[in-house]
Amino acid sequence: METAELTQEEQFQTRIDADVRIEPKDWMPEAYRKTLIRQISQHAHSEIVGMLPEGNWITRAPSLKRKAILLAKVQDEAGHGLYLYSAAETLGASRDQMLADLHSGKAKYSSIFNYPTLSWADMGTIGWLVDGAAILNQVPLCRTSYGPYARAMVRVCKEESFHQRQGFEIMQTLSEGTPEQKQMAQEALNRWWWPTLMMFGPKDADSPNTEQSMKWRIKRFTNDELRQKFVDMMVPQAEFLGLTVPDEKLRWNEAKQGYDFGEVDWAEFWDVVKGNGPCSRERLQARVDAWNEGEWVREAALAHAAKRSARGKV
Ligand code: BYC
Repeated sequence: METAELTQEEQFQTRIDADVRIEPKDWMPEAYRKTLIRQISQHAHSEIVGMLPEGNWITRAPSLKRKAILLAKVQDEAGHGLYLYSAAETLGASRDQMLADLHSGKAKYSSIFNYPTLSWADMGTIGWLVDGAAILNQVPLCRTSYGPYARAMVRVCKEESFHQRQGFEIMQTLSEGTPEQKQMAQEALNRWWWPTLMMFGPKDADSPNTEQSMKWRIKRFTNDELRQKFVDMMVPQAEFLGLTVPDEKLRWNEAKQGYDFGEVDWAEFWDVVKGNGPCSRERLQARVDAWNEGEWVREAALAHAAKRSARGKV
């Protein structure tokens, strides 16, 4: 068929199939735009809410060096949130609306950040496991079909790699430390393993968005494919650390050259996604408070900008 005979939607799919990047001013189906705004804004919210569990440990980091590293990491997450809000704005989403949706509880953010950080080992586990999961999910997003999202992901992934190394290094230090330190590392792994597997989303069969997002090359792998890659990558690392993955069903499967593993507690996953996680209310309240307490800063910035533009300096 000649290009002229293709509908706009078919031409769009042809470009996607040829791996041509879609840019903000290109024509796109409304559903593609909506899906991207949904995913990118949820991703941005996750980065911002994701600062809270780790922020909890900045004042209690065990040394000045650890404190400086953690502080830098939490600041990186803020930067990731800002690139992602900017990427979503290129699709016509307003930042105020995205934030209002987060604050009203309408918009989702990653389930993982609704769990508490109870010990210093949780900082290691978040870096090692949670950022490890984030990298597996986000490296393919550097090749996502929408240009501004893909480009934001390149920088995010570089920073995530540093985060993962620092997490692994904390876990290694604890695992090679006193029996109490090793136990602290194991206990953190026990609490974070299953919630981390939930980060990849529902099983493919229960994921309403995966099929279309794969067709549009927004997602390059399905939720289950990434979850499998994660388990295959992490089990040898846990073994290296001398830690035990808390899954009795975990077995190497020679035929598939990957691990078989137990079933995630999906009832817990959906409960957390619906806003009933152990820290869900606390996390949301912290973001609403930050927004309200920052009102004077926004007002001052706007007044300053108005004054400058009245003077002709923009
Ligand atoms: N938590 O059809 P599905 C980070 C929702 S940042 C909550 O499979 P999709 C980090 C999903 O939104 C981590 N909700 O959806 C930051 C959908 O609901 P709606 C965030 C979840 O979009 C700081 C419904 O369930 N990463 O790692 O095709 C420090 C059905 O799911 C979750 C990203 O956002 C969940 N875990 O696939 C450290 C990456 N899973 O919207 C680390 C970009 C699913 O239809 N996002 N839902 O009402 C993605 O790759 C995809 O959006 C997902 C879900 C794989 C997360």
